Amino acid sequence: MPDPAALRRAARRVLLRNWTGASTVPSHGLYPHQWSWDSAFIAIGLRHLSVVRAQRELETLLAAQWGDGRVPHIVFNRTVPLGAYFPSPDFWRSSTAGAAAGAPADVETSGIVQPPVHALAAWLVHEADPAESARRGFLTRLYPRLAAWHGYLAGHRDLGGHGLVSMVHPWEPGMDNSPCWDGPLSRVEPAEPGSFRRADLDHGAAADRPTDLDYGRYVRLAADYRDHGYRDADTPHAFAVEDPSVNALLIASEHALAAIAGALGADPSPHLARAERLTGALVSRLWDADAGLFLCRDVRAGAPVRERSVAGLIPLIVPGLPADVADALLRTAAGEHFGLGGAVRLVPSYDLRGAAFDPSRYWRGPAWFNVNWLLERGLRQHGAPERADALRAAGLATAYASGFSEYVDPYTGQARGTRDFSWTAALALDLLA
Ligand code: 9YW
Repeated sequence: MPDPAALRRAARRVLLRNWTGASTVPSHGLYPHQWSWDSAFIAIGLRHLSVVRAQRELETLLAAQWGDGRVPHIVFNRTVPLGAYFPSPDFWRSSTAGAAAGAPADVETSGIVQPPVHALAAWLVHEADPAESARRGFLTRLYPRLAAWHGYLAGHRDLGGHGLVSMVHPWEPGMDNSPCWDGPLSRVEPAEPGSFRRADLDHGAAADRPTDLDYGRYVRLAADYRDHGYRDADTPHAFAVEDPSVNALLIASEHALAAIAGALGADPSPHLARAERLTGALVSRLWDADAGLFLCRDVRAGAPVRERSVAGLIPLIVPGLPADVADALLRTAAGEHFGLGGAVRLVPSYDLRGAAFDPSRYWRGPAWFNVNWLLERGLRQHGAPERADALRAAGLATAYASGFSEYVDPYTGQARGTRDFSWTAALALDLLA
């Protein structure tokens, strides 16, 4: 365990450097704009340094919300050169192509979304200093926006028609090149290789990143969505998946929204009712008792994706999960596929025994700090405090030793991806508190 004061100082330095005045970049080189779920995790850590900054992080993101309620996965910083990140604003063209879906005119964003961690983050930021939150009217201003965001997901994105949210691009669940997407993506015609230029390879090792073929397909899906005005009802959505992690995060956030409503003297019951409906749908549609975890579902093929991703363990953060399901998840986490408390330092993003496992390549094996933070919370919630304590200690040690890297080799903890990564620093601060 590193010295807590040294760890706190180092994490603080990363967050101060990555703050741009109104929000925080995930990393100056690789991701020089504002990312949606990054900001939620960052706010959770920032609240320990400055609650006002943590509030602003979320306010800046939600100021770029679209009229239909969607919160875009990237809010572009207009001072950053176009070539610094791909796809850039001239690819997404949100303010023009997204006008009918209510994209804001005064800021450029992407047109897809990321997991809804925001209400959970807003509630945790509020709890850090309720008096300051009340003084700034933080929850009063955020509540309608967060409710509209959840409304967008539950309404426009129930593509399967069974009460769960679908993701329409591999970037949306935040686990870009998970082996779960290999099947659904294989049906997507890639964009011409020469029609775009990857900026990510300027900053990351090719062997640690998605392949060119992956990127060709990502570009095709995003361009199709854009060319249909980002209107969900009009877009064919060649890729549509129900992801247990995204739906679990929505449930946890819906519980947080109920708490927010209660704090404002509003009626929490619609949020609790939605959380309950979503939990029922999650269990009945995505739980796989034989595998002992939740599976993604390929909505286009009408079939489960038979891959074990850590996304299938993240429902541990859902309050009110049936006890037998929670117990089975705890067993699976500690078993041969994920190695918690045994073979690994941190829980990998994908099945250690899976054919596609690669300890270095992005979401196909490496361990990520946001995922491990969620699991730590889930273990605590479902009666496994010793496992949670051990995971917390491993998370802190690995975050510090890796220079707050983006992800690590799950066995050795060796740093991968970019360094001084914001959510790694932020969540280390939170675990320390
Ligand atoms: C990209 C910013 C984002 C994260 C995602 C991660 C990666 C963007 O970086 O996606 O360009 O590949 O997969 O979860 O939000 O940190």
